[in-house]
Amino acid sequence: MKIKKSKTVSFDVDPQCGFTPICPDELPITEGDLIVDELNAQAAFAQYRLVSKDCHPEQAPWIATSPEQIMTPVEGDHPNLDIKWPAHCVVGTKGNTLIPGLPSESSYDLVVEKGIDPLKHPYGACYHDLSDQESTGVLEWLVAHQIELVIVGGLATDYCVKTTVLQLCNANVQVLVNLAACRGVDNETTEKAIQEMQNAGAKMIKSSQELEC
Ligand code: VGL
Repeated sequence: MKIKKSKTVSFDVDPQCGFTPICPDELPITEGDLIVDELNAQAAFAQYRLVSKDCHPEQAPWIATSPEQIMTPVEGDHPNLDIKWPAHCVVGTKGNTLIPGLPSESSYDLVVEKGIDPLKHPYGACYHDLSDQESTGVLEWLVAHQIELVIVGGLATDYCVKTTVLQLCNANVQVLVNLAACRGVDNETTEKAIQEMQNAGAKMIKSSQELEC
């Protein structure tokens, strides 16, 4: 697939140790640490490189306090919380850091932090809330830089990658999802997520080898 490097963004969604086997007590996604080479490879086809990070507090109502609670609904009236997760990507811990092999944060063109408010657990990188009201600034950045294509990879395909891609599609941004640069929490929800992203207009590529400038 021929793409134009100028006005193209490579977007690394939540490529953090907390989503990999490097941090087994957080939210380890099988092979989550193996996406690095593909993220770096896709970035070679883009003028800009962006990264989003889950930046969570140590305590929040969405944090499961026992394994049984994981993925059960958060009780109470919390419009920006849905289900419980193990604590992950807490600011100041290893889980919050980018997977080794990725560039340093300061060399990205934009670093987007989300999820610091204990009463919000967003998935997508474009909004701080679950109903797409409070912008993180990503969409504005894409408009300001006249971006025409975003190549997405990261963790996890069925949660943060999916939601980010749907938000981009909804904002009429052209999106390519590099499946080799993504891993999902669960096979079934990952297959469904791929369908949903395609239905929203995103195109899938198996790997960056399909790309040429
Ligand atoms: C994610 C589950 C919970 C993700 C974040 O980054 O995909 N998944 N929190």
